[in-house]
Amino acid sequence: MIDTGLNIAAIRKDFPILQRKVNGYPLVYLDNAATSQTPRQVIDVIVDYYSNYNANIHRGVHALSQQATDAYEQARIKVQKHFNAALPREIIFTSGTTHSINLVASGFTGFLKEGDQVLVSAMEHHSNIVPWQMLCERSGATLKVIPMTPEGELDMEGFASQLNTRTKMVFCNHVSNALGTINPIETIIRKAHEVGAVVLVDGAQAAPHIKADMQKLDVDFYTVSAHKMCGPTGVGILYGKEEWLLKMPPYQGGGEMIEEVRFEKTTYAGLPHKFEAGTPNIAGGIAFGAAIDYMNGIGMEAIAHYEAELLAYATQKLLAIQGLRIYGTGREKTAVISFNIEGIHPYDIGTLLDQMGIAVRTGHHCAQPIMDYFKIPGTVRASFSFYNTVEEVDRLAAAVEKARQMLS
Ligand code: C6P
Repeated sequence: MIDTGLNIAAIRKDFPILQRKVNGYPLVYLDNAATSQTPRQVIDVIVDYYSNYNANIHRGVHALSQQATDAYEQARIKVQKHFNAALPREIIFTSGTTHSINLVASGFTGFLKEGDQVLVSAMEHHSNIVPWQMLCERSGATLKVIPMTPEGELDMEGFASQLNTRTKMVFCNHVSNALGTINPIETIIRKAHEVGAVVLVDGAQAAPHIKADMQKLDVDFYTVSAHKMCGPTGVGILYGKEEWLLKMPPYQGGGEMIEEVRFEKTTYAGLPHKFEAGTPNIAGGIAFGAAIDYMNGIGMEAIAHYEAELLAYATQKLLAIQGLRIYGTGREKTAVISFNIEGIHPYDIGTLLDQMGIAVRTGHHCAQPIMDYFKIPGTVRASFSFYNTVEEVDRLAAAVEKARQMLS
């Protein structure tokens, strides 16, 4: 029915969790934007680490520590190559996107002053709003908003009209978690740079679907969470241009991030260690590398192509349901469908879908300003991955129709 180009049945066998039942039904997992599922190839890497070479890194001369250090640094290189960063030291391991953004917000405190402006898009996750509000409170800078259109796209004229020489930083997601919109970040980066502003792109929702090229984009900062791209929770990265990472002060003090510690004065380690205080999530970092290998093994282009087909099919199936409205109807989208049915609370639909074994997210999706824009309390969000099937879309559509009939 749809051109997969992928052997989905074989791919699904890699994911043990997809074989389970929920509430008596085979699980239909459509909450991939919250977190993706983990293939056996990545789980095995975690088990292997704890079974065979669990040790602290960069600290020991003993064999286990060397092996763990090598695997961790290899993972950094995998991430660097995947995102085409110029240097491995431009990849900072963090606990995820939230940590990465807070690191930059903290680092820029001394670089902003009263009268400066920072621009944040209207469709951000709270992680890409609140740290900047806190930065503005600390520095006296003013937060301005890039407006959005009713289709859930950024208003690029509104963006251009806000840009001026006082604009010091611009923040935007590559893909909206609540709407699925793919934003024109190339244009945003170029225009922001024309006025001398620094750009941070939140890539949390793009990374599972789009292979972003740091050098081509010429972006200053880019953030990723491993758990949204088949990796484990509690690990991610901050990509930062070397020139900015050198200028920024350390985020946290502690072990690993120092060169020499004396009570009179401490000097800091070079990149990337300056930003990696304390014992990191070692197994997580190594497994993140394995997740990248896994996704590249399937092929990012094949994934994008298949998910686009799934999105088109699911959109058409859901729109056939009476009273159903989709939020986020932009031209460029990843496979996310946020919807409501007239007169029914999204939470009630989500609860009934769960009873039928279907996992979706309901609520404001940590993007309250989007819900305020549409004057709704939240949406039902079905977010698809390359391991989802046409049959699962059919089950979703049938279950939503059943829920509509029960709740109307
Ligand atoms: N969005 C969702 O259900 P962390 O939690 O740090 O890994 O990622 C935060 C984050 C930042 N930006 C975007 C665009 C995101 O989508 C998320 C996480 C999940 O939409 C959980 S709230």
